Amino acid sequence: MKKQALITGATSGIGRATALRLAALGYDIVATGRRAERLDELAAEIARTGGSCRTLCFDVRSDAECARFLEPLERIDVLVNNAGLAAGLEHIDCGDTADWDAMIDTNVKGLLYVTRIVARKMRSAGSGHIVNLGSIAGTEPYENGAVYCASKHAVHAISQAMRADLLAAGIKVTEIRPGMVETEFSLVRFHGDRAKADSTYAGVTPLTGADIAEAIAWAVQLPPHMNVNDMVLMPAQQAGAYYTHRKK
Ligand code: NDP
Ligand code: 8X3
Repeated sequence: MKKQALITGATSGIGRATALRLAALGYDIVATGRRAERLDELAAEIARTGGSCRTLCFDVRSDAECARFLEPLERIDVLVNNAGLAAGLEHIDCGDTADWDAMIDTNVKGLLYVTRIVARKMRSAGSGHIVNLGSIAGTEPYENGAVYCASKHAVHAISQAMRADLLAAGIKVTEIRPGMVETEFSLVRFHGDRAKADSTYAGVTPLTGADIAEAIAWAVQLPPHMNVNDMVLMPAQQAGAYYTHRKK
């Protein structure tokens, strides 16, 4: 039987690239996101290469929607908890509470809702692998990023704790913690302001979604006795949240 991989937030960026990469490895894909057309395009692209992709269009912020769409799934071998966002980049006293809710509800609560359902299925199956998308922001808080950084600190803590919770059940937990990856991330962070989004990557060759997908593909292919707990990936021009070497 082919292995099944569930990827949240597969309509764009890292999630989309991971769906394509795992499909190429022979996984049957279950791809989620809120943009139905994007999901249809992804499924068609995977089908053209002879793969299989089921799509589930829902919002991970809703516990009820997570339950409605995910409970019926029979088996999930790999879960990639990728759906997430940064919204806004400003000092704490200028923050928008709607942005804060979106980040905490998606990056933290959504990840928890999805994991709870899928981990139960993996525990019943006696195996599984959960890959959480953290960030360098999960250990390096930076100016203007209090709530996004807090949400990724939460992902970092949750990943470590869930690794312990699921140890005896034979379920691996890997946290992938990228630095700068060019996706729709910055466009979303700056609420659609293309110029600001592009300036994030000025003078830098950033990572791509495919680069991160390659790391995830490696981690999920390791033999049963071996796990990657935590992987930090950055462009060669970045040394951390505070250090980026931009070429003129
Ligand atoms: P993108 O904006 O390109 O992709 C984000 C994905 O998350 C989309 O598919 C989006 O789908 C989905 N998503 C967002 N909100 C929801 C929601 N409420 N319900 C369901 N799906 C949702 O960004 P990236 O690919 O860069 O980001 C993926 C992950 O990687 C995030 O967790 C991000 O924090 C993390 N990350 C990104 C870095 C970067 O520099 N790009 C660096 C470090 C970590 P849709 O809108 O269709 O719902
Ligand atoms: C995304 C990377 O540096 O914008 O998590 O926080 S950063």
